[in-house]
Amino acid sequence: MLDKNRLRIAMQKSGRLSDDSRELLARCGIKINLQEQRLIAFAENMDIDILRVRDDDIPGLVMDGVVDLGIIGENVLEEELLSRRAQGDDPRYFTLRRLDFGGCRLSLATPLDFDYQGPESLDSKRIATSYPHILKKYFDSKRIDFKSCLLNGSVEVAPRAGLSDAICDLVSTGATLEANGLKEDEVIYRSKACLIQRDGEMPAAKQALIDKLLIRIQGVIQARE
Ligand code: PRT
Ligand code: ZN
Repeated sequence: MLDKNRLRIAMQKSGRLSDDSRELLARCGIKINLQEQRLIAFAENMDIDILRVRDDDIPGLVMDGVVDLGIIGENVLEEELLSRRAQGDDPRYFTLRRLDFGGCRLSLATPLDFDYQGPESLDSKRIATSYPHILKKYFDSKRIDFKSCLLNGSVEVAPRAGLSDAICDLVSTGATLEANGLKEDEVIYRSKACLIQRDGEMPAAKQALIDKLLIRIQGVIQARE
């Protein structure tokens, strides 16, 4: 078992957030020896352990109190929050800080020949997405019906493959949509990476370390602005 007296931080192991997360922690002065295959890395100079996992697991690890802090995209966090609420849970966590990386938007997109006049154009249409709960919240707020098609990858090929009429997927440059003959019609959620903390009592020494880290993160981000 991990030492409960050490601060546990979960970050993405490999993917779009991992380099920036690693760099942020390094700039905060945390010396970590990240060996590629290791799930857990121990800081050499502070009472901190780093857990390196799939990004999708990070919100749950924080909400379940398994780790103290997590660095995660707001899109994944919001989807997990809505999913747990839909199951009748009341998940708790605090957002400590929005970070300055991982920026993207969750957008509705349709084939170039689809006549999009607003979200009502998608009434009763099938929409492929990896974010069914965020999508449902959006359409519920507009009182529009839709059919969903859950895909955890290759969402952008769904219309061409005849699986859906539209998609709801993450976009940053728009190149993926363009390459797949799709156009971005509507942004439904804007996301950045954020630092979250578990709910519940925190031992004083750990809280002091969190406070120190937050001040350093503030400094790192300000210096980059
Ligand atoms: O393996 P693991 O589960 O940890 O990683 P993953 O493959 O699920 O996620 P990953 O590493 O792709 O993304 C992690 C997080 O980065 C996301 O949850 C977002 O918060 C953030 N992010 C920022 C993005 C993008 N930008 C992004 N462009 N995540 C995904 N994309 C994808 C998008 O899904 C689409 O396929 O990039 C493509 C679009 O990019 P453009 O530039 O062509 O528009
Ligand atoms: Zn993932």
